[in-house]
Amino acid sequence: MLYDNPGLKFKDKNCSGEIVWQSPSNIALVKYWGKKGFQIPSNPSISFSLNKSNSETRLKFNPAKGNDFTVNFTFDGTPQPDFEKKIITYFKSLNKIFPFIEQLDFEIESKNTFPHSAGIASSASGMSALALTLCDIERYCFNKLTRLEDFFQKASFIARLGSGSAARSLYGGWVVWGAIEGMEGTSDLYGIPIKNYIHSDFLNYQDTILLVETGTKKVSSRVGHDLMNSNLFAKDRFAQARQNAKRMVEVLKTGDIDEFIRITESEALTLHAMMMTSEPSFLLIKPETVSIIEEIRAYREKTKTPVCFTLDAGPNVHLLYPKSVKAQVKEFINDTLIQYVSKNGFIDDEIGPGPRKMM
Ligand code: 2P0
Repeated sequence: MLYDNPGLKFKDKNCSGEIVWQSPSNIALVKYWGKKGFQIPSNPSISFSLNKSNSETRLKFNPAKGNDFTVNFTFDGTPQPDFEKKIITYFKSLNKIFPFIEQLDFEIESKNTFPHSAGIASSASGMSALALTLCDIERYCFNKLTRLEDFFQKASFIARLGSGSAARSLYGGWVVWGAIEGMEGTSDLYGIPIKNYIHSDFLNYQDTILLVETGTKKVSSRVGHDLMNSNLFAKDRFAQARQNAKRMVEVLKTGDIDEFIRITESEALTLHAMMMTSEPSFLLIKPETVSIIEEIRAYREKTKTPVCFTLDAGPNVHLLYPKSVKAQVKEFINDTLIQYVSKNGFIDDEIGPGPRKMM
């Protein structure tokens, strides 16, 4: 398999260190929903990385005291046994790629820069930050991955194995994960940044996350993805997403904002349509979600302001718009949308620069 490397083993017992990475959450415009095989997406997806919504992960490693590795995991300073078990399973699954893992004991501390109650998915930011710390062990202790491009590509590959959407969090700006026909460099195995040809309107995109409800999800994304295997509409959905991904890449180049809005809203509604047409079906949107969507469409019709929405796997609405209309959108939120949001309010985020090494 790509990246399997029996050579990445410590020869002596002198291996310890501390690494800290901050990595962003991302919002998908063209959605990943459905997998084939292990962590391979059924269609390509396109996202941008956020600026304020980050996870920060500190990983300390020392020579293993016993025969196998151990993991001690805390989130916001509190031990999290359930998540610790998931990390142990994940680390075990990486034993051919990073054979040094079994030689070490790990202490991992993670925290989010966005409020815990916000209901923003933290698997993308959390798994990408963790993948970066692992790749950094390889870089510093084995003197590999010295080209930045190789480093981040491998980190994206490793992050994907932990959580699919995390593959897109390794870069700032706009990112594609999944092979797009005719677009060189795209792969199902890792994300790549779309760098060279983004229209200026899309370089400063804003995402105000309207928090409708912030509890735990009723249906996990893992289960949601699996249900696509038996969804009657799956084949057509994957074909539609492949086409939307191709078109979206063009739109980002040309700056065709009407087409951007059309694709983005169609993707959001189709994602939730897939949930509603799964067997068993599930419904993650709330009455407030629908009210906000209707208000956005009415406001856009009336004022011609290029503002649109997308949805993640939950009821919160991501309000998307170029920075040039921020002042009037702020007014629209305060005058009209605020009545539908929960006491947690909203998070004013925007497109961000990608992961940052903190130590
Ligand atoms: C996305 N979502 O493209 C889509 C849209 C949610 C809605 O990817 O099983 O946590 O860890 O690979 O990445 C959420 O699913 O799923 C997701 P796993 P993940 O962002």
